[in-house]
Amino acid sequence: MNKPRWETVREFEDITYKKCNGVARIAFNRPNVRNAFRPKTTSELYQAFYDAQEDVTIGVVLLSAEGPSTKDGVYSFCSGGDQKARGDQGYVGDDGYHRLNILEVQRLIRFMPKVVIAVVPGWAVGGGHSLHVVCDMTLASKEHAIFKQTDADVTSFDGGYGSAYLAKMVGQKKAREIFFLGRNYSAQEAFEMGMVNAVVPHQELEDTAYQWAQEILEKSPTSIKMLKFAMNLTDDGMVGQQVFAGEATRLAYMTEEAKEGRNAFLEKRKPNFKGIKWIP
Ligand code: S0N
Repeated sequence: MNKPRWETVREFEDITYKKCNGVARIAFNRPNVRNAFRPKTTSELYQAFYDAQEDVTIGVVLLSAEGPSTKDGVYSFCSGGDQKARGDQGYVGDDGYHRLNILEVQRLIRFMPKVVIAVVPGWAVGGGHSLHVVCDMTLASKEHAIFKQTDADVTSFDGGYGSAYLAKMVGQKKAREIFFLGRNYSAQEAFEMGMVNAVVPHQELEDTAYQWAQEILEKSPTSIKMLKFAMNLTDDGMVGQQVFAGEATRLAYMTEEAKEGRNAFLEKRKPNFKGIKWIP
């Protein structure tokens, strides 16, 4: 197996951000609080995901986590919203304002034209569970991954992808069990429910994720992008249609008729589409 030689792209406080051979690796880096996210974390996540989206050399993004905790050696993916950063009206940033910008991160993961793989080395809880749900695929540590929904324990609930999309993934009854009972599920149980793609020995987790990314990078980028958007479309309503159709428009720009339409406008004449075939 090809070992990645990660290079740091940019230093952040709450996350690490690296790239190697077409793959970006964005990782939570607050292991002592089980990688809970505060407004600073979500802002950094957004910046890193946006950079990965805009980088034309990147085709796959791994959302992973540093760890384990130096306090007790426990591994985490993410334990959701930082309850210490939660004021009486929501999650408070350094500037004193309340934000829930994790939802912007979710939308970027969902709509970016690249594959995002959640790499879950330990706890995936609350909003951390929601993030793995919104990623395109999930790989989980056989020994340490635990999936759990505490949203109903702390009155901080995800009524969007984290719950409704989860129900599409694992079925209504199971999704309701996950949220209404808030139990722990092992990687194997999550796999059997259909919310994890593979259960991987812990020591091989990161390299396996990189290997999966390399396999994806062998494929046609336009096909992968259109397939992701096609699979999103039916669940994303008009926005799903907008994202998919935007790519159709981009492809249409590359045709002769698009050039004629543009040139006619610029030359202040009527467009002449007469020579263009009405291909069935
Ligand atoms: C993860 C759990 C189950 C791990 O238990 P364990 O191993 O027994 O560890 P602990 O001793 O509990 O924790 C170790 C240290 O880490 C701190 N800590 C853990 N989680 C958090 C957290 N979320 N916020 C702040 N600190 C955390 C502990 O305090 C402890 O610190 P010390 O050593 O100093 O005592 C367990 O820790 C647990 O249950 N954690 C809380 C999980 C939780 O309830 N998360 C919030 C759930 N809700 C959301 O995330 C939704 C937030 C949100 O953004 C949202 C809202 C609306 C719409 C969408 C979303 C969305 O999800 O995107």
